[in-house]
Amino acid sequence: MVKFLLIVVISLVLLAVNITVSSKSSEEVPITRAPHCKTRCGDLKIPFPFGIGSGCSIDDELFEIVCNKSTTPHTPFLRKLEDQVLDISIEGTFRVTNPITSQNCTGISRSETPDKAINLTGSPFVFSERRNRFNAVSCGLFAYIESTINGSFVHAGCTSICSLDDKNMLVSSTTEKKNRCCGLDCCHTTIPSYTNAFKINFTNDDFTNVDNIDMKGKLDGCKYAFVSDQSWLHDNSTAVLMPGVLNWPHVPVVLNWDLPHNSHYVRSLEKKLTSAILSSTVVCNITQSRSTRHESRFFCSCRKGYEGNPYLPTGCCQGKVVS
Ligand SMILES: *[C@@H]1O[C@H](CO)[C@@H](O)[C@H](O)[C@H]1NC(C)=O
Ligand SMILES: *[C@@H]1O[C@H](CO)[C@@H](O)[C@H](O)[C@H]1NC(C)=O
Ligand SMILES: *[C@@H]1O[C@H](CO)[C@@H](O)[C@H](O)[C@H]1NC(C)=O
Ligand SMILES: *[C@@H]1O[C@H](CO)[C@@H](O)[C@H](O)[C@H]1NC(C)=O
Ligand SMILES: *[C@@H]1O[C@H](CO)[C@@H](O)[C@H](O)[C@H]1NC(C)=O
Ligand SMILES: *[C@@H]1O[C@H](CO)[C@@H](O)[C@H](O)[C@H]1NC(C)=O
Ligand SMILES: CC(=O)N[C@H]1CO[C@H](CO)[C@@H](O)[C@@H]1O
Repeated sequence: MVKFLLIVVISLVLLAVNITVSSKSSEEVPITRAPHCKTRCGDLKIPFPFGIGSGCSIDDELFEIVCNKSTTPHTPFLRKLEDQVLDISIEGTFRVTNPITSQNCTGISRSETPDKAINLTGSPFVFSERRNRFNAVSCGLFAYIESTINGSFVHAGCTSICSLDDKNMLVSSTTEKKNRCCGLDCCHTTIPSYTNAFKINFTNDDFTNVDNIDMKGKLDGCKYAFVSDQSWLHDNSTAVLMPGVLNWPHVPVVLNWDLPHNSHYVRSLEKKLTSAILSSTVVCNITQSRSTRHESRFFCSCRKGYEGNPYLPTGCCQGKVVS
């Protein structure tokens, strides 16, 4: 910790020296959103370092939002992920839409073939371990998520037993009320940290007698699983009931966004933010990256008593919020 702070202090001094040495350089122009850049797409405010269109974010390759104007209201997509953005928090998270995996489900409005899964490999984004849960509606099976973490795989999952009171329907409303997705026809668990991408699958668990006739229908029947924002699911707990999410195109998932400290764009951000760092309104820090084990993360926040967007040169204000 002390080391990190020391590094911050030292690099601030170096940056300050740098600035005095090369104060005429055009690189020292404070980074900000260009005046022509739009700040809103449909109902959603897009805070810098994200931005709508080319040249409006901190890095077009990673943070550019495309605003689709053929829908009402207009819908924001992250260009890199080609995925719809639901909201963005300046505190380092954002929510996007995430597909549901299902097997052997009939009479539902969406297709069984899942939409393109989100793959965050190579980006400074990661599925939030703290705010998401893996939810599975099945029974007598082990439902699991196979996470890709820096090229290797980690499995996590859960098993639910089959309820006996309703042979054909998983999580009937009565059992749901009794167990709330805690192991009877439905289960949930946390996801591995540093998850960049994942696949969902079901496999036999070792304890279920698959020859049990009463159970056969349920084992072969409709089963589904998804990773979603835990607090959203808490507010929409009926979503997990059948058909619930099965008829929805997607569910919201929380991603962490980081500004990796060792990347060219943060070095330039850091440089350009120097005046803000040194100002009395913003404080910046370096800490362990949330997207990979091996990198550090640069982030800023408004000082106590100020609110707004610390990534804009005059973003932190008293009382008034600028984003
Ligand atoms: C915009 O949204 C429409 C309707 O959902 C879709 O058909 C179209 O492909 C989208 N365009 C882009 C550029 O994503
Ligand atoms: C995600 O993308 C990476 C690199 O593009 C690829 O190697 C990996 O197989 C993908 N993972 C999944 C689960 O699709
Ligand atoms: C699920 O696991 C089975 C057996 O391990 C495998 O054959 C199948 O391809 C997997 N399905 C997916 C979608 O990964
Ligand atoms: C789907 O149902 C068929 C029988 O109806 C069964 O043979 C098959 O194993 C089931 N598949 C899954 C993935 O449950
Ligand atoms: C910087 O981050 C470290 C580790 O998270 C924390 O202990 C420290 O208080 C932070 N410093 C400031 C100035 O925010
Ligand atoms: C991936 O893992 C390798 C070996 O463990 C490590 O050297 C590399 O830095 C890691 N890359 C990232 C982006 O975490
Ligand atoms: C799709 C859906 O039902 N979403 C609801 C989830 O919960 C929030 C908060 O209660 C509602 O605003 C959404 O409409």
